[in-house]
Amino acid sequence: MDAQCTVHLGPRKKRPRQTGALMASTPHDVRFQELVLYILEKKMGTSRRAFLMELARRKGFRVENELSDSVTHIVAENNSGSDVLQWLQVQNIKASSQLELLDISWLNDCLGAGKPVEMTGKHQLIVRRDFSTAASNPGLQKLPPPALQKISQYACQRRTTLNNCNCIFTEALETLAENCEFQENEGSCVAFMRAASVLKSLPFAIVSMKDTEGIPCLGDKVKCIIEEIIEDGESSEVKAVLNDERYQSFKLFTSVFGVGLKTSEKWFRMGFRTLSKIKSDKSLKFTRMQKAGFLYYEDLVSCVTRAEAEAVSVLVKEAVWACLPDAFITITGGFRRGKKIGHDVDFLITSPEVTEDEEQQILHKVTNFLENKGLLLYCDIIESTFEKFKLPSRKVDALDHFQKCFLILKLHHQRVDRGEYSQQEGKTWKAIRVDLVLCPYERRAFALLGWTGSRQFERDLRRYATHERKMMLDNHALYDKTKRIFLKAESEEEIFAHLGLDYIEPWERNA
Ligand code: DCT
Ligand code: MG
Repeated sequence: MDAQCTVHLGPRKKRPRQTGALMASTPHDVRFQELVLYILEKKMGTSRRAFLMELARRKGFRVENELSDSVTHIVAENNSGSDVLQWLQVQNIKASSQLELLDISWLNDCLGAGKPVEMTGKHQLIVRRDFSTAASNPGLQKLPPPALQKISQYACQRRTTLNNCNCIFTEALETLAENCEFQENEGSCVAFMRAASVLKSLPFAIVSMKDTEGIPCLGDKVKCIIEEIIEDGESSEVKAVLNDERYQSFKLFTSVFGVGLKTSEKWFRMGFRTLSKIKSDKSLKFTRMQKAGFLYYEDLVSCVTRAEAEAVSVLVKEAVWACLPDAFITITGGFRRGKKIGHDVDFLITSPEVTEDEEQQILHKVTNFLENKGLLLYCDIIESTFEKFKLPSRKVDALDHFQKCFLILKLHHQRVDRGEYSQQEGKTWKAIRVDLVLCPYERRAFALLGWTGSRQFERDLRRYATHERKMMLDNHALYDKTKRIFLKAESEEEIFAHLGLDYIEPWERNA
C-alpha cells in the first residue's frame, strides 16, 4: 500500500463509467483509451484549464469535465501532492490508491510528445513506494509498469533508511569519493557520493549487473566498480586507494578536530605521516581548535553512542533551560535520523518569546553555565550573521548564518552506561563534540530540516528546489523565484509541501 495514501485513499471500485460526464466532453477521437485525465482548476483558473483540456483532447487524450470514478490521472498546476489530497478530501471524494496525481509538467511532456510519456518522480505529486498495487491497474498497461518507474536522481525523492542492503558497494564508493575529496576533485567526489546514495535507498541487494539497469546516478566508472565487486568480491581500485600513502595520511590528519584539507596537504607535503611526529614538532603552529583536537584525540575519534548522546542531551537541556526556560531543544544530525553512533551530537535551540537582543546572549550564557559546572573543555562561538530578507544561498554546501557554538563537553562516566567504551587509566569522563545552533523561532522548520541531514539529502533538496521548482532553499528560508516571495513554514512537512515533495521522515533521510 502506498505509504502516502493511507489516510484518504480507499480501494478503487470498478463501477461502470459515468458516461454522462464523458459524453459532453469531446468530439475528438480518443487515441489513448487507457488513460482518463482530470485537470484540476484550483490555482490554474478556468480559462487555462479549458485551454489545456481542449488541447489534450485534440491530441487524442480522454479528459473528463467532472471528477468521476473512471479518472485515472489527476493533473494539477502549482499544487503539491498534499494540496491535491486535501482538495479531494474537502470535495469528499475518495480517491483510489491507484489514482495518479501529477504535476502539469507531465501533461506538457505528453502534449509535446503527442502521446502519454512515462511518469517520473519529477512529475508525480505523490510518489508511490510499493509499486505492486499500481502495477495491477489496467489503466496503466500501455505505460511502463510502475515497478520500472524511474528511481529519482534526487535523494529527497527517495526513502533511505539505515537498512542498507548494498554496504559492500556503498563503502567502496564512499572510499573513492573521500579519496577524490582529498585530491580536491569535486566533480568525481560528487559522482561517487550520488552513486553511493542511490544504492543505499534500494530495497534489494544488487547481485548482478542486470539489477543496476534503470538506476540513476550510476555512470560507466561506477558500473565497472560494481561489476568488479560482484565478480571478485572487491575492487582493485578501492584496494589501491586504501593502501595509498596520501589517502592514509589525509584520513589520519583529518581525524583530528580542527584539521581540514589545507592543513593535511601542508603536513603531507612537509613529509609528516604520523600524528605523534606532528604533535612533537616544535616548528608547527596549531590553532586552538587543533590543540583541543590533539588533547582529546582518543575520546573524539571513538564514536559517540546513543546513550552518550542522551546523557549529553540532559546536560545541554539543563544549561539551556537555566538561561532560557521556554526554549525548545531538539537533537538533530545523525541521531535524529536514528543513527546509533555519531561523531558529534547536534542540537537546535529556539524560543518563541526571546527578543533579538536577548537571543545574541543566549549561547554565551549557556556556555558560561557549562563552564561554571566544569563541563566545558572547548568552546568556539560563531556569532549570527543572519538577515531576515537575505535570499537563500545558491551553493548547495553553504554554511548557515545562525549563531552557533562548537563545543567539547566533559561527560562524566556515571552519566552513561559504564563499559560501553574503554576507560583510560584513572579517567572518569569522556570528551564529546557538541554543536549548538540557535535560530529565530519563525525559521525553526528550515533550520531543523537543514541540521537533520544527511548532507547528501540536504544537497539534493537544494538541487531539487533550484532545478525542478525554480526555488531557493537553505537552512534559513525558501524563496520562490517565479512568484518572488519567501514561503513560510511552521514545520518540515510544510517545506516539503511547498516543494511539491512527499514528506520524507527523518529516519528516511539517511541518503
Ligand atoms: N550541517 C549544516 N551546516 C553545517 C554543518 C552541518 O547544515 N555547518 C548539517 C548537515 C548535516 C547535519 O547538519 C549534521 O552535521 P554532522 O554532525 O556533520 O553530520 P551527521 O549527519 O550528524 O553525522 P555524524 O553522525 O557523523 O555526526
Ligand atoms: Mg552530527
